[in-house]
Amino acid sequence: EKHLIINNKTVSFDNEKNILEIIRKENIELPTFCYHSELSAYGSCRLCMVEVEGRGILPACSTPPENAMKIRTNNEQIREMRKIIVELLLANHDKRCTTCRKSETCQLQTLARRLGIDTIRFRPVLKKEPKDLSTHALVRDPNKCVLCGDCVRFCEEVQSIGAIDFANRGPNSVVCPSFGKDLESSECVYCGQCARVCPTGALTPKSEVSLVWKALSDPKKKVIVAIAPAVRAAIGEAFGLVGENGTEAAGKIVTALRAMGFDKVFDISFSADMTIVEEANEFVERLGNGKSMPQFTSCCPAWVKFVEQYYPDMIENLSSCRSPQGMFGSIAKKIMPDILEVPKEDLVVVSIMPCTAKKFEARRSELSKDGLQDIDYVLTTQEFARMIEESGLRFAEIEASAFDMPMGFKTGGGVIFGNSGGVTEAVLRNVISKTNDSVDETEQFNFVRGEDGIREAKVNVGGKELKIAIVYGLKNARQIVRDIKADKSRYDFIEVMACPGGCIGGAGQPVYKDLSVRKVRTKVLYENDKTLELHKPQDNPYVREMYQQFLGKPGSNVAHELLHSKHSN
Ligand code: HC1
Ligand code: SF4
Repeated sequence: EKHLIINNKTVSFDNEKNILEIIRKENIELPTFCYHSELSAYGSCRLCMVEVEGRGILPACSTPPENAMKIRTNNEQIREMRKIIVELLLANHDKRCTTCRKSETCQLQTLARRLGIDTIRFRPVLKKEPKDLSTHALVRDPNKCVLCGDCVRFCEEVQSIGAIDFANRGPNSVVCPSFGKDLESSECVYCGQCARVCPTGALTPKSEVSLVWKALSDPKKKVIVAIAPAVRAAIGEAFGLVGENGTEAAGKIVTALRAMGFDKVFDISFSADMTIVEEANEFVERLGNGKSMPQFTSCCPAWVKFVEQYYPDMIENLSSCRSPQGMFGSIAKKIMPDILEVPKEDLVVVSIMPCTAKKFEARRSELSKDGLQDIDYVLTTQEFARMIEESGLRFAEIEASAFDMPMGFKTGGGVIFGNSGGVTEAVLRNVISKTNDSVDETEQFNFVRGEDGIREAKVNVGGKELKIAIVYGLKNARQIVRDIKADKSRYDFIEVMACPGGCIGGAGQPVYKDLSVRKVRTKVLYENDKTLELHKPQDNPYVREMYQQFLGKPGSNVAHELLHSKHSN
């Protein structure tokens, strides 16, 4: 067995690419800015320096392990080097930390504290670049950038977009969209993953918290809200509760939202059930007539923009269904003014999402009617956590309460949407579940679950074998699309989510440092499914009622008007 010695302790290793991973496995938090297990090693920040006996001081992230290597993770010289690096970064940094969105989760701040930095020995050289406020999803503040390149590598290596890159040299180096454009005019699809990996406040989700507080305090307005499936799987993390039970967390969320003054609290999982009913109906139709196959899911707005911008000839392959957020907005604007007795213009619809691209989606012209957006404001899970803090509510102590009806009722199918593979599983429960009820519905199609970024499955429906692909990460999606175009593969149904792990890994969620946290979120949603009474979206009694009352049949004209839309190029 291969081993090495870390701080006098013998440690075995297998296939780790570098000694940083082995050191971290030993629960030693080596500081880094530019190392992400999901990305290529870059080795620019030099913070992960360790002493390797006989070889001197080396960056752990780019040093492969060798048998019997002797490593020290700390000594006087290393400590001083780390301090100098962080002080140099701080000398160049806009240090208005108290008003920074990354405050508390900022790694620069954390390191300065950990290294005991109490003075900065270098003369400040402050950049004064304008902030990029061009998009509704993200804010770019170059004055907070530490040039680690994590955002650049994520955008290129995982999303295959390359919307941002390094420009200029030496002290004038910056990270920005090419040709000095703003983000809005770049190819950015607003997935926000660059902001998730950004260690400082240089890239952050754009907040709509103050707009929502303003609406809540306007006596003329009625304000309703709905939470996305993935939010319940992660909100607790913002308060130190990793892996909280999903039903419990959702119940606390409802209580917190009522305390803030929202007039009704609903669940996007309800409209996710509706999405499945429509999307599965569309799929069965396409299977019949063979048109625009394979069918692509359309609930991830970053993926939709990706198809529109790179594969305009495949726009018809996208399901015409609006996302659950889009369906919720149009149904809410249709039924809630009467229920709440307000004019349409005074009904404010807020959604809480794990996602930054949903902010962009809500502003797409197809999701507005008569000059009013169906969804007025989109808050991320992070923003919502701040509102809870601002309200002075102690999350751990909040008692659970129930969602409002009718749009608070969901089946497990609408909850697992938040996981990569969840949409597919819910569609399968709809398409082929008119079968044997004694089969455990929450396990029947779980072969579509998994952690890999590209998964394939075959399913028999009515004697026909269907081929399905489940994909996360847009680079993986690009691969699949290329294979289809080159006739290398044939599929019937393809689910794509831009973010690793699906929505639960969205950039609006509390930032996770460790992949294991993401896995816990996935589990929370699958467990949540098990505890709910119903699992097949078509069994949702309130969805059925809406079809009876005004939608007619899946795919009807009214359903098309309210629940579908055209994608554009
Ligand atoms: Fe998602 Fe969806 S699953 S896109 O990941 O289809 O954001 O959670 O709300 O709309 O339901 C996100 C999550 C979310 C939509 C649903
Ligand atoms: Fe790239 Fe996504 Fe960031 Fe846009 S939001 S720059 S697509 S990583």
